Amino acid sequence: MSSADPRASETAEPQQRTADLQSDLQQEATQPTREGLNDTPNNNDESGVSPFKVVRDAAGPQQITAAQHIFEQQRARYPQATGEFSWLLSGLTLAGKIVAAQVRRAGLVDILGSAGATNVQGEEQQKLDVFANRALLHCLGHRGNVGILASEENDDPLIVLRDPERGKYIVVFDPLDGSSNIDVNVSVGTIFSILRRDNGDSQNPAADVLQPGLKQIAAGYVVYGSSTMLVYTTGEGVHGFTLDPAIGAFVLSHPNIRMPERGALYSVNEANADSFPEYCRRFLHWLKSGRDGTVYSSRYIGSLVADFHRTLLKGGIFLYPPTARYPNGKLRLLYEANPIAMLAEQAGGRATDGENRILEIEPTELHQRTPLMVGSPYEMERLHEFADMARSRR
Ligand code: AHM
Ligand code: MG
Repeated sequence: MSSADPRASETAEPQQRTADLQSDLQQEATQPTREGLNDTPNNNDESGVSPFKVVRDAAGPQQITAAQHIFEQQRARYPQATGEFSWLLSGLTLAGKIVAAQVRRAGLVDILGSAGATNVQGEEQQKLDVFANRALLHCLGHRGNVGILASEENDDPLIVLRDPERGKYIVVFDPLDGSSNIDVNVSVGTIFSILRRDNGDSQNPAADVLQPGLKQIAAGYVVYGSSTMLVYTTGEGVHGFTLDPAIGAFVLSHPNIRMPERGALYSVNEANADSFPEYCRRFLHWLKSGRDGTVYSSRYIGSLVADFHRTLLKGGIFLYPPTARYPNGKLRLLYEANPIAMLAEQAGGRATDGENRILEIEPTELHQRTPLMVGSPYEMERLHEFADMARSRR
């Protein structure tokens, strides 16, 4: 069969098929078309008919994928960028898709798992948070430019040995936050924070990881909700992408997210209220009083990513104050509070521990906890008025 035969590309090897497709596309791009003529202005023919018009809207609005967006943002900011950082972020989007696929099958996986603790290949069934951890370690550990990986699921940070010379990034993550919600089909998420590794050859990865949130060069999360969404920032605003299952790509759906100046929702585990600091109790009481004219409603999922995602889009406030059970707060500074705080600030919101800006806290331990108050400027200012009042009375 000659290569001119139209059936040739169907039977050719994959590489040949790709080459054929590329050459077809190039030909199409250079050939004049008469489709969509009325969609584009015509500068050289008053009849409105030109053989050299560019078809703009014939294929509908352009779909921007996360990979494309990340790459273009990097190129606009750093024209000399090699694409290495984009390559790292694409490891996170790949891991997000792998985890999403598994989370979507959670009920089925449980059924298979309960038949015996091994699957058909004789492998042990993994709990989803262990699975998610392995997916992230796998997708990031093979990028070549990640030097250290630190996870909620591992006691200590891991040095990636693949290419120690080039491993200039650190990724800190919670692979599946809120995983206790999986059993009841409630949203969960993956949270990540990316830092630069200043001491490339350091054999003390724990010290490399302990950087304040201000040093993050990117942060984000994937929320596995009624749809799967990636939300990320590299310090140039916050952008959201929805996973289109039909094409397996995160597609830009929420460009330049801004947190509303104020909201009408507050989010806190009120079962712990008796042991909150007094200023938090007073603040909650004030919210419920409706004294500023807003009738607040309460929303609490118990998955930080989902609770924050709602706060980001709708405004209001999320609080996890110190409690009797968690006197230093429950949430972890490095892979929960820091990335959430960077996203909040990038979207115009605030994040503190009730006193200090989260991003300025100097960490001392990988798994250190912190109180977290995050939300719209208005509610955060009111909260801090209550905190200041309490401090001035001391
Ligand atoms: P996890 O990392 O063990 O899943 O715990 C963190 C989760 C957060 O997602 C959520 O904000 C918080 O714990 C809820 O805690 P609580 O059940 O005490 O309200
Ligand atoms: Mg967690």
